[in-house]
Amino acid sequence: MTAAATGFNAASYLLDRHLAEGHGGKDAVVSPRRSLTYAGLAAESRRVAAGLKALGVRPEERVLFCMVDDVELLTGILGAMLAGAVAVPVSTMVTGLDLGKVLADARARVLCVSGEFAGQAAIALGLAPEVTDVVLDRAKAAELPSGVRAHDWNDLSTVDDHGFEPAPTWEDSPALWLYTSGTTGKPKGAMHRHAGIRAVCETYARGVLDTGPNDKFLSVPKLFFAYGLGNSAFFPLAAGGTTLLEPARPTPGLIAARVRAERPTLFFGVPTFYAALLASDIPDDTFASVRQAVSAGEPLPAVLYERFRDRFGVEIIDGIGSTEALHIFLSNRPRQVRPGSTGVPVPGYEVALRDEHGAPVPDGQPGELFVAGPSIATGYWARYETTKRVFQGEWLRTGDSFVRNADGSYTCLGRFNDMLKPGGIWVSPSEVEERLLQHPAVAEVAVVAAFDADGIEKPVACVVGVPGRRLDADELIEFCRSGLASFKRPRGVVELGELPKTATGKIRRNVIRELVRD
Ligand code: 3SK
Repeated sequence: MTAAATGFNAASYLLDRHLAEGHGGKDAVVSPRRSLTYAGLAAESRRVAAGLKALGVRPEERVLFCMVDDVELLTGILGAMLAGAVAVPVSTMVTGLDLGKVLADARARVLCVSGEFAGQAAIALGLAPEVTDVVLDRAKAAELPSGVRAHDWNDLSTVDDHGFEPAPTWEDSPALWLYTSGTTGKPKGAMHRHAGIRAVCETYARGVLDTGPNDKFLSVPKLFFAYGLGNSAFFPLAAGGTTLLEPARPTPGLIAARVRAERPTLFFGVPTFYAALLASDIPDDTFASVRQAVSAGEPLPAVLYERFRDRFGVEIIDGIGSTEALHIFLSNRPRQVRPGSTGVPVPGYEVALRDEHGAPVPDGQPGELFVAGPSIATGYWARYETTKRVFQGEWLRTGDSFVRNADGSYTCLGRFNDMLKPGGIWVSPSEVEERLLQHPAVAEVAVVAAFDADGIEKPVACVVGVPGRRLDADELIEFCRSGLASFKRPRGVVELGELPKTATGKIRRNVIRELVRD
């Protein structure tokens, strides 16, 4: 039997071992509303799987989830996988029309929504005639158009599982589609295998974070984002640990209260959230229980790493992953952090830097990052040309520009097409942003290209100030001139109340570019 044909189900892998080893009574998931032990989570996930089958869901059909992070979303994703269906978690921040486009693209049969998204679901269904069944709070069913069958979540998760057996899936069976549009563009569904889920647990989680049953996981990024899905679902369950789910929109005060009450050992965030924590007045001992903090999504500036360590006494390891790679493939290592760098390849992954012709670039030269490893998606659903461009044999083309340092670590220079070229020399926006963040009046910054009256490209810094501090454009430009090669200094500074961001906290540079070009 080939590896591809070996029977394997990622949800069974995440749930069954703990029961077999006698740990069924341990807390698997804790949310402010309810908690489940491993035995409870396995039983409820099986009931959801049986319930989905009873709705007529067949193996490999898509079940789409637009739900807040809570026990129901977790059992929904696991239940869909147990049924052999494909779980498609989508951002809860999308409009009804965008949700409709994803539903239609995925040709989903079933849509599951948390009560507060019933209105968006109603709009979305107008674009997605193939959806036959919607699962939501019974009280919200009246908001749906006629013609779809509405089911109450409680009914689905409490039906008798009638001795349900997981569907016969294989390592290469599709388990999960994750929609990505990057910071621009039309959403595309990256298709992940059951075996890819096991791979991220064994490589990044075990190999870098050394996760174990005593770990409690708290992630600011939500379950609909590949980063949050690994942090809050796959890694805790694979390790036999406990996931702390937070349904509400994260703010520094809310997250600090949760950390103080539940004492996570692993904490996951994105640079903008670490900046918000540092700008807040939460107590300095808030993160005393955390043995390791993690950052991804965007490069973590060295100055944020240092301020967080100095104030809260916790080390953040920065890494980079992608929706297409499922999780982090390049990362710093605990207690071996090189601040401002993204570290070295995660065991099990290979990376390469290539120039615009595909040739390898030497150390010290910028190149586009390619990655190969066991969790790379099999392609984008129904996107032939884009799939060919991005998935090249073993290699995934990330679109990020990196440089390999003499010590073997890698530093991110930004998206390949975010690089600036004022006066004909390449400038990395990350490097200029890093310098500006060292200024005490700067809370957040994005450097983008604008054009002067002669059409010449020039870097412009869009800055969010620290509350109560005055921003002086000339002073900030001088500050860069003194700390960077002079040609890298911004030629203009624009003050913004906040930086536009994606649902996953990435800065929307295309929107900022439009702002400064107007
Ligand atoms: O953006 C990232 O760095 C990332 C990390 C883990 C999983 C997914 C993504 C997009």
